[in-house]
Amino acid sequence: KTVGPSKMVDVWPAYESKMEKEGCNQAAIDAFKYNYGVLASGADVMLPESKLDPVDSLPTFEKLKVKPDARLLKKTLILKLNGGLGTGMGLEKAKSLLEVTEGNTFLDLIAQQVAWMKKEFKTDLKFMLMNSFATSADTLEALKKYTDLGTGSDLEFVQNKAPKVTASDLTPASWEKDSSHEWCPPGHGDLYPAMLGSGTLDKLLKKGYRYMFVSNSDNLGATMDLKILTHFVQSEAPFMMEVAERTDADKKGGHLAQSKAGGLLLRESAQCPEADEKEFQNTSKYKFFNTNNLWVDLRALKNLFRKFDGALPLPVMKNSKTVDPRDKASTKVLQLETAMGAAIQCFPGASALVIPRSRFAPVKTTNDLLALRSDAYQLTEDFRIVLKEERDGVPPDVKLDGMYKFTDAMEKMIPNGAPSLVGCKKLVVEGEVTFAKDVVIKGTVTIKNTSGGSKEVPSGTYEDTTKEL
Ligand code: UPG
Repeated sequence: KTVGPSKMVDVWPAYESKMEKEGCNQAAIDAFKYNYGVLASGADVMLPESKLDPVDSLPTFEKLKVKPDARLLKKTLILKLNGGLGTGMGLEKAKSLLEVTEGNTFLDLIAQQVAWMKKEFKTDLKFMLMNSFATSADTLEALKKYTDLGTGSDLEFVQNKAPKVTASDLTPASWEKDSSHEWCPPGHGDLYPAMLGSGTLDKLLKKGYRYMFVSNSDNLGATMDLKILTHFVQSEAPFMMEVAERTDADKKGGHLAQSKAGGLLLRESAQCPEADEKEFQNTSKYKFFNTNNLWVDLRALKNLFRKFDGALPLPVMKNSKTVDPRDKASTKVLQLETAMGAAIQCFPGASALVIPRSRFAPVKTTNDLLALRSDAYQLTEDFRIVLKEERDGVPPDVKLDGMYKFTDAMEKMIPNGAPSLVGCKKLVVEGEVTFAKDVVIKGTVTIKNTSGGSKEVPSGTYEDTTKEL
């Protein structure tokens, strides 16, 4: 059901005054106005197969012929997206506060990566976080001990809030019991308006910063690479996406495609119509996966805002929820979101680069976390978490029972630490189990407990087998 273009005029003022009252800045209001306008117009926001072509080949990291230029570091900002909560993994705080390995959280490892890079490159590096209203306080507290990292507005800017939209009539959602539920983070595409509206973009440009390397805080493979930075600068592209070759473990997230209308684009899983789901998952057709490691020319970004009168036309994604996420009977709402990588279609001349898997180790689910905790990955001296060499760039495909969706349940499953997965192609766990010490999984293994109560997986090696407990 849509409001229709003429109604935009009637309903918009209510959103505008709500956002002004909340203290939202002009860039935030402009961005939401664009998103809401798309929704109200009734436009189809999906990206069906008929609009896309696959991308067959791209330049690769291995073949880059550039001489790394360390002087560029002084003009470059390293930014981590840190606005997301770990709700999907049962955490009511920033996901980056989760323990990853050896007592270190994502944030601990990121702080140590930055310290290491400064030492390695023998130069100061500009590092910042994009937090959200839900992650800022906890994150700054956790990073206090890393005094070299910076503080306050030197270390972070906080992303915007967007009003939730009542699904039935597209008016602003209201929830008197707790008005904080009327607002949501507008997705990581909010990076651009948040940088503009907080004054961060202008401040950085004024101080002489020109380039930005941005990545997800849940990707501990994404550190500054001087060869890629130099390539990006020399290519004069305004925007570049690092993509990885897709594997069967890469079901979520987004893939790169060629628009039939011309130019590269990103298709997120939320933008794929159900009928095309199979093609979306076809990793030999859509071979390249967005790692969300992006390079942005800040001057080009500023010019793009000028060109589009203050709001980038990023594709809008509709997320259906209830206004109180924990009360499924509360009002049905739409949350409008955009994705940072989708800006690839807004910058004329934007490019993509295929990078080695070592720059991509995301944690979206407890499946990823179990693999990361196992011996399939190793912590490098520069505090990155990378797949071991013998994995040949392919992560183990872990599928835990739905009961292990939350990290506390997963922790109980591995009281002795993760099983060995370095030789594992696929591990499926069905039912309630605990792993004994020294369990080694090789090839494709299914562990099944069909009876009630927890059963132990005894020590030993399991290879290409189904083990019923
Ligand atoms: N985040 C924010 N603000 C938001 C939403 C998310 O800062 O409003 C952060 C979040 O903390 C995380 C990062 O953005 O660090 C990524 O968010 P997440 O929801 O985990 O990622 P997805 O949106 O599922 O996927 C992104 C890209 C997708 C890519 C994938 C790679 O959109 O194209 O394949 O990252 O991991």
